[in-house]
Amino acid sequence: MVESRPRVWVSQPLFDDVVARLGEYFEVVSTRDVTEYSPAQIAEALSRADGALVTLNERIGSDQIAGAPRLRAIANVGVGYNNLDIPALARAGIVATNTPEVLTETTADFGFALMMAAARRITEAERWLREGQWRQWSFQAMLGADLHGSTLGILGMGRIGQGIARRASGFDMKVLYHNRSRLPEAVEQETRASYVGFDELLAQADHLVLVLPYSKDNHHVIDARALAKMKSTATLVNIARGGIVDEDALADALASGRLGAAGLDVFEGEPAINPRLLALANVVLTPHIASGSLATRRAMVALAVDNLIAAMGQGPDAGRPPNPVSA
Ligand code: 8YV
Repeated sequence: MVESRPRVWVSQPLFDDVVARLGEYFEVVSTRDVTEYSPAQIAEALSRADGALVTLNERIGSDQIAGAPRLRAIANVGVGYNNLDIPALARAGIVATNTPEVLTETTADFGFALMMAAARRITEAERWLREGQWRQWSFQAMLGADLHGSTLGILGMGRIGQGIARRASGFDMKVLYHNRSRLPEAVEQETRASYVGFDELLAQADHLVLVLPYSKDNHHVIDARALAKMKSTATLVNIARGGIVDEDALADALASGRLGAAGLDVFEGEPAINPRLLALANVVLTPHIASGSLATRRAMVALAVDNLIAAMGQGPDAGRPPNPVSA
């Protein structure tokens, strides 16, 4: 009798040649098309799976795993894993993994790019030019804010936050950060970053970058009260998760001149965008692409594949996935 192999579900089209490695160990069920699944469709796919490789699009909680008795491991392609209910998975004995490190530098690059685009009005200026509005060169057109010599604030000083801080020294920026816990002195020295309280960070930053992991405790931590503490010329950049920012309060601040500009790569209801943000000129909007270099996205999938194989008890690291996550 031929023993059937464990079955893994790959929720979205990733890189076929990278994902192919799963086929050495498992029966692989995948899709050709980018798919928006309903919660019930996710439950249905998981009910027949022993393992899964998923992206942030797939929200998985107790309802999705209730009918999945065989499910042992879920490998998330991404460093953030707020799409997974980790306590619920742990209670069911399902191992969850993520993909840290491989995306750090690419995401830090993008945070910097978004900050520059917002501060120097790059996308706004391009739209204006393409609309044919550039009729005569004007000394006072599209004036923005400087990065060099300014104060950079970083909220969330994990690997990506530290990567952004390192880049800032090339722009001669003063770097302040706030984090759940203060970093060791050696890291502060190496990143040339100084720890300050949350309110001081808000008050001092000329450019504030959000890089903290999302949890319900920091839901809308950037709200009207926080925005009111910022400089009216400041730039706010979010490459973390949309839910960290109260988008209506941000739209109010940007529209009223309470805040200079914003650069947003993530949104609370993405891919739906708050229409008030779409109507504003002083916000740069990108579709959650901070980790999106070809090399990095391939590396993320490769690491998620490693994690899934190991978490399913196969391969050279059987039982020891490199990146397990806990609540
Ligand atoms: C990914 C991200 O593109 O890693 C993260 O947390 O937000 C992005 O880098 C996304 O998670 C893909 O699932």
